[in-house]
This record gives sequence, structure tokens and C-alpha cells, in this order.
Amino acid sequence: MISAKTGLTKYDNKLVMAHMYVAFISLFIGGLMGLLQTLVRSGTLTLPFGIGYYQILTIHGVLLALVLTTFFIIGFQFALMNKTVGMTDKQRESAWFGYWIMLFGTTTTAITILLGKANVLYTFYAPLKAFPTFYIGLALVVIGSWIACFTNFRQLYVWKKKHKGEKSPLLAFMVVINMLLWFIATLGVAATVLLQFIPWSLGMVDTINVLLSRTLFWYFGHPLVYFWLLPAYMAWYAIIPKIIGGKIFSDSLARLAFILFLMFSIPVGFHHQLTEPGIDPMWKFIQVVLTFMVIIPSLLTAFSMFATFEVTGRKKGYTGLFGWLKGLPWKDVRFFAPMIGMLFFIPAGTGGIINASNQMNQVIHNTIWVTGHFHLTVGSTVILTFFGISYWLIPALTGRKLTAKINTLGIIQTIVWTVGMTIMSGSMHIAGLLGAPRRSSYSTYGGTEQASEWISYQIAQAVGGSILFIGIILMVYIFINMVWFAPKGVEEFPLAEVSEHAEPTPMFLENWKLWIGITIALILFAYTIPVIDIIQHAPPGSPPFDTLIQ
Ligand code: HAS
Ligand code: CU
Repeated sequence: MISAKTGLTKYDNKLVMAHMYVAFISLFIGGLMGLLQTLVRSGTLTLPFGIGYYQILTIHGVLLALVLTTFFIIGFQFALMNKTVGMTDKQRESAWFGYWIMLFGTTTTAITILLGKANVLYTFYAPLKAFPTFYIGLALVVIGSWIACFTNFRQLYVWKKKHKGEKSPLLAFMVVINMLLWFIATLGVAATVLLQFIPWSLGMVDTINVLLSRTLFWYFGHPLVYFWLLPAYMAWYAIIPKIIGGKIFSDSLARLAFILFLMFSIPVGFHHQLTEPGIDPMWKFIQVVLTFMVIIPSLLTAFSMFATFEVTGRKKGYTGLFGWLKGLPWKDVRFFAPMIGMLFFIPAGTGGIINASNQMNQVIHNTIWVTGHFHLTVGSTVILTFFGISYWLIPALTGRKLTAKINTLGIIQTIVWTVGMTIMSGSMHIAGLLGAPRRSSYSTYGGTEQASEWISYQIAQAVGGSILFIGIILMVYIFINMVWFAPKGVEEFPLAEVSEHAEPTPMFLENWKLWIGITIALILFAYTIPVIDIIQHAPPGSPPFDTLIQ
């Protein structure tokens, strides 16, 4: 039976919650590993039982950056699709099938890391080599996620057949764009894992083309960060306006931003490889230009959010240049947490633009500045928005209420996160500028002259990390409350309507063939020649691609 208030059936609830359990368990374990790391880096802790720094760093990165995000996003996206276009029984079966494959893959990879057989970090750069089950597990996670992709595509397709000539619901459109982006991007990581890493780790080939593997990884790795960001944007565009009592500023602008993300997210991976030899600087330059293109949809989003806030505030009667700020529901955690996430994105995005600028990249690359950057983006903007979503989504799914007490605790959680992250990420940025390396433990640099210059910032990181861990415990407590202990009731699934002043959405925005065509053309343009170069000019000992396939 479909609930009148949430628009979801109990089967939908079960499916989405299955994803959420994995996400929150990963948050807890991954967060704990993060705390240990800051303690090890600052020299305050030596790990017992021969556990290595890289082992906990790998668990931290894989669980938080890959497992938490993927499960939360796929679960949330199923909630959005099922709410807006519905899900048939057959689609539900395939969704569950994908879920089990992802879970099996995750468990396989996690066990390999826990046994200390895969200390290769979440980027698993060759020539670091892990035990084969690490890569096989990851491949299964990707395959499982493809089943989710095709289930979502099918959901919209079936809806469109029933609603000929109508434009698809905004959130369903956004989910499909994000899954298209994910599918095209994961082809790169699947290629390197299946054709390079698995044969190499199994001993079927002796060597690996390192540059090719890194290039295929970053072909995936950059769009990966937008796969994390776009669900947060879905909430900003289409859910937050409802929570603040307003409307969506422009449906067309939201769709345009998402289309631009699809087109420009993928042909930009070289901005992670600017210091790498073996790639012609001309192609690096072209991909840097394309990186600056992908900043535009974020600027559109910033504009659109400001417009939504201002229009809503003014409608409520607040005047003056910034008077409308008072009209926002600061005491509602469903708004407060994502809003702080948005504020974090201002310095985070600025940092990204610095990273992408070739000359400045030379200063910060491989320093802990980069770690500071991604703790502001994915670790603040994205995760605070995901927490903001959880405050209404979880109770809506479990048939409970978000109580006033939990609302207040959520606000405290957000403040704790803000304080912890500002201290940790701020000191990471500064230490990075002083040359402190990323991905390295105290044992590698402790005692050197430079280390004494960094030490106070490393200690600040440990302080920030400890505060963040308190934030994680609070969030896990809130999750447990919303799942099992909060009073029964009905929580709203907030979906905003489009403003009556917005222009009608032009139909060409739904020209899938055109957008996918341009995306593929841009990828071929940005990657074909450099990849041929990388294969042809592979150093001796690095077998060409065809011998790997044999
Ligand atoms: Fe990045 C490295 C460039 C965005 C994540 N990035 C990373 C890594 C991660 C990551 C994980 O060019 C490390 C990978 C590794 O392990 O090596 N990044 C960028 C650029 C952007 C960017 C140009 N990154 C992200 C996002 C991430 C993420 C988003 C995760 C979710 N990044 C780089 C580069 C590197 C890199 C280089 C490689 C560095 C190296 O050398 O290794 C852009 O997309 C940023 C655009 C964003 C903006 C901000 C818009 C602001 C908004 C908020 C508005 C606020 C409002 C509030 C409305 C221009 C939308 C209103 C407030 C009121 C009070 C009313
Ligand atoms: Cu990137």
C-alpha cells in the first residue's frame, strides 16, 4: 500500500533502508579509522598488533569515499525514483539483485583490506599491488551499481511510455543524468581493474602499464566526485525550497546544470595528473580548459540557491539587502545542515579552482592541501547534505517522527562537524602550503627539520579529527534513534514545486541522444590521442594493451 504522505510502499522503504544500513555502518567504521589516522600522523599514537598506517588509511578511504557514498546515493536515488515515477515488482527484483552483488563485493574487498592484504589506498595506484580479491570485490561493486543504473533508466522509460509528450519529473531526470554519468565513468575503472589489475595481481602477466592504469582511474575518479555531489544538488534544487516554504526558482536552469555536469565531468581527469610525465602538455591544457567549463554548473547552482533563498525570504515579508536571510528556518536541521554544507562549498570550490590551475597545482599536488580540499567538498558539503536528507528520509521510511530533541541534537551535530572540520581542514591546507606530504605517516617524516615546522598543524588535525569523531558518534546515535526508537508517526517527504514565475521548460532539454552524443564526442576528443600515446610509448617492461587482453 502506498503511504499518502510519503508516496512510498513498505517494499520501497525496505529497499532504501537496506542501502542506508550499509552507509551508516561504513560511516562509523570509516570515521573511527579517520580518527586513528590523525593520531598516528601527529605522532600521538602508535598502532598496536602490527596494524599499518596504510591499512587504516585504505579502510578509511574505501569505506567513506566509496562504500558510504555509493550505498547512500543509490538508496536515496531509489527513494526519489520510486516517489516520482514509481517502481514495478520486476524493477524491484533487479534493484535487490544489484544490492546483493554490491554488498558481496564490498564484503570481499573489506575482508581483504582488514587482513592487511590490500594496503593500496582508495586510488589503488599501480605499482602498489593488492591481493586479487580486493580488485574482484571492487569490480562486483561496480557491476552491482550498473544494475541499479539500468533499473533507474527502465523506471523512467516505463513512466515516459505511459506519459507521452510530458516532461519527466525533475528529480527523476536528475537521477538518470547522475546514473548516466556514473555508468560512462565506471567503464574506465572497470577497464583498468578487469584488463590490467586482475590479470596482474593473479600473476597472469608480469608487468602493468602504470600510466595507463592511472589515466583510466582518473577518467573515472573525477566524475566520481560529481557522482557524490549531484545527489546533494538534487536536494538543494528540489527539496530544500519546500523545506524553507518556497518554490523551485527555475526547472530549466536546474536541468541545464545537470546536463552540463554530464558533458563536462568526464573529459577532465588529467587535472589529477598534471605533474605526471608521459602525457603531452597540450592535452593537459585542453583538459584544464574543460575543467574550467565544469565549474560553470556549480556557479549556476550557487546563483539559483541564492535566488531561491532571497525570493522566499522576501515573500515572507523580509526586506533590505540581506533581510531575507532572517526568513530562513535556521532552527530546522533539515535546512540547517545542508545550508552549512553550501557555505562550506564556497571555500571548497575556490580550492578546487586553485587545484585546477596548472601552475598552482605544482605547489599543492601531493601535499596534504589536497586532503584538506576533499574534506571540505565530499567531507563537508556532500556529507552534511546527506545528513540533512537523512533527518527526514529515515523517519519517513521507518514510519517515525523527527522529534524536537533529535532536531536539536542534529543542529549540535552540524555545529560539531563545522568546528571539527574547520580546524582539521584549515590546518591541512596550511600544512600543505608548507610542503607537508599527503598519504604519509609520522614514521616517514618524524624527526626531520621540516617536520618540526608542520607538527603544530598535525596536532591541530588530530584535535579537529577527534571533534569530528564526536560528530560521527552523534550522527550514528541519531540514525539509531530514527530507525528504532523515535515515536511512531508520519514524516513528510518534501518535494518542491516549480515557481509560477519560472519560464516553461523547453523540451529540447530532454533530448537524451543529443546530450549523450556530445558527452561521448567530448570524451573521445579529450582522451583518444593521449591514450594511444600512452600505450604506444609505454616504457619497456610495460606490456602493450593487446598482450594484456590475450
Ligand atoms: Fe576536487 C582533487 C579540482 C570539486 C573531490 N577533489 C580532489 C580529490 C577529491 C576531490 C576527493 O584540478 C582528491 C583525489 C585524490 O585522492 O587524489 N575539484 C576541483 C574543481 C572542482 C572540484 C575545479 N572536488 C570537487 C568536489 C569534490 C571533489 C565537488 C567532491 C564531492 N580537485 C580538483 C583538482 C584536484 C582535485 C585539480 C587534483 C589535485 C591534485 O593535484 O592532486 C569544482 O567542481 C568546484 C566548483 C565549485 C564552486 C563553488 C560553488 C558554490 C556553491 C555554494 C553556494 C553557496 C550558497 C550558500 C548558495 C565554484 C554552489 C548561500 C549562503 C547564504 C548564507 C544565503
Ligand atoms: Cu577532479
